[in-house]
Amino acid sequence: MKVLLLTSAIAIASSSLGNASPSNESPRVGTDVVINEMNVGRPGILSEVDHEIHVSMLETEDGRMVFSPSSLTLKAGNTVRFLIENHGELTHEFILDRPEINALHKQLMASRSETHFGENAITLAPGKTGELIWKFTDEGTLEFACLIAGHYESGMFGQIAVN
Ligand SMILES: [Cu+2]
Repeated sequence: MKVLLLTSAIAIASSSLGNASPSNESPRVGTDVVINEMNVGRPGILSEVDHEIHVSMLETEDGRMVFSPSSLTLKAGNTVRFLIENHGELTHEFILDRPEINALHKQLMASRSETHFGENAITLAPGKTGELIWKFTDEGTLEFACLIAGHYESGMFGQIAVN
């Protein structure tokens, strides 16, 4: 059961990257998750960057875990260089995807201790900084999130409106 779920989520995750081939498959996954057709975008290159956005990851005094800023508004066609800093005392990740894909990933992560790697994600140990360059190609709503077990529930997610 778990293996099947893992396989389908990985297939979905890779199809959300911009270089995946167009899919003729049903958009319905499992029994209650409907994947929309929005393209999440693709990795960008430095010479295309038209926005730099600093993102902090941290734990708060009252026990929450947050990204700052907590939401973003961009335009389709923007290439953003995210400069990400982990100001917390725990490892955090920044993963950029469609909300429904993050939700599937979160289910998997709940029973696993690994972190993500891939072109749409970066994992940072406490005190570390890193960057991710992404080109947003389609209008819609994306999400950045930390899917380490318990972190999303503690507040580590934010919406990206691409207009
Ligand atoms: Cu985290």
